[in-house]
Amino acid sequence: MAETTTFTNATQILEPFRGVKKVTLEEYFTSGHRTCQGCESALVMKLMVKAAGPRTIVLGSTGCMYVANTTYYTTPWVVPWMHTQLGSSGSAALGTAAGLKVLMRKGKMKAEPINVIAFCGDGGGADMGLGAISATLTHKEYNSLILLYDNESYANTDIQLSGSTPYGAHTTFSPPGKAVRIIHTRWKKNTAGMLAAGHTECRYVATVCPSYAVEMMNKVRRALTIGGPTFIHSLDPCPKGWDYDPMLSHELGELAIETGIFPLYEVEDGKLTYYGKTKALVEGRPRKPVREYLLKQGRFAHFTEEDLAYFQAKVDEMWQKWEIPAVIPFRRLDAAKAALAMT
Ligand SMILES: Cc1ncc(C[n+]2csc(CCOP(=O)(O)OP(=O)(O)O)c2C)c(N)n1
Ligand code: SF4
Ligand SMILES: [Mg+2]
Repeated sequence: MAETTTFTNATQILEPFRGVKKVTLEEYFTSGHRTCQGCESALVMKLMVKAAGPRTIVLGSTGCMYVANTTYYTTPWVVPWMHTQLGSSGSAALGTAAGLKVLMRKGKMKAEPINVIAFCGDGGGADMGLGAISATLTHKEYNSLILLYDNESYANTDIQLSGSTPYGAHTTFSPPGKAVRIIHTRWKKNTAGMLAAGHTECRYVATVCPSYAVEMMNKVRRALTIGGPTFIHSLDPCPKGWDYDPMLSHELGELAIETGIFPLYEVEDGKLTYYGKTKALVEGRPRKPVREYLLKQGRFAHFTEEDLAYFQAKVDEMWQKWEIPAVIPFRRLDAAKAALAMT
């Protein structure tokens, strides 16, 4: 018999962890997974659900974080977890949030705020499922968080390039050869910026990196507290796909931020805030050269000085020419004219 309760659309109020010593000890993503040594996406899962707490449902689209986390008869998930189709994290988030809402409204289950988080990889989220995520971000009456864990390839099926793969990277779809050195010539999608700019009623979009764990957890907590549909994009070093020693995972995450390749920011109710070392870059700290990041990874081992210079120039452009540095690429007409005059 269902409990009689009053239905509200309230969210859980998850205050930020004020420093690492204040982080709760309980784990909801534990042993039982088979991800690679040094897998930062597994760390993201652990931090994400630790931040969310026990009254949480996690949904995940196909990819490493599905396959390696649900080997037959084992699972690291302590909270309810469900697999969804590769391009369906948006639909799964929206459907689950709507289902909970209607069950609570009809008194068929206890009315309480339950976090709904749907994760997806870059293949599933930034490419295949982008339409479903976009639709979900327009449904402001349903509380759900979509977390895109970006290991910059379709990793689970052996490292095919995605729209999130960096320029020039060696993947199984873009092997460098003698005749053509750079097979992948497209620049990485600006997914978080695109979703923030295009969904003005979505109240919270943020970027994170597991090298900054407390900040990451606090952004998850903020997204879930604010409610409505929200979106977080995480950059996750992947030892297998990026081809580096697993001991470098943390350092590569830091270098992605310090070189300015991946900015850390949040957009809450239309207001942009830069975070951590990204904030320092905005305030004038010099960016580290991209070569310090790229040359630690086997996927860029074929890069020549010319390739490094091209990559650096593209990152410089993000910081020097974009209307909102490293976030929104538009240029005002007068700024565009001035930029043209300088070239
Ligand atoms: C519709 C569909 N096409 C292809 C596949 C095969 N497939 C399973 S996982 C995967 C890679 C997904 O890449 P991503 O979303 O980036 O997650 P990752 O594996 O990198 O964690 C692919 C192509 C599938 N499951 N469903
Ligand atoms: S291939 Fe990459 S994302 Fe997949 S389990 Fe290994 S390290 Fe993690
Ligand atoms: Mg991927």
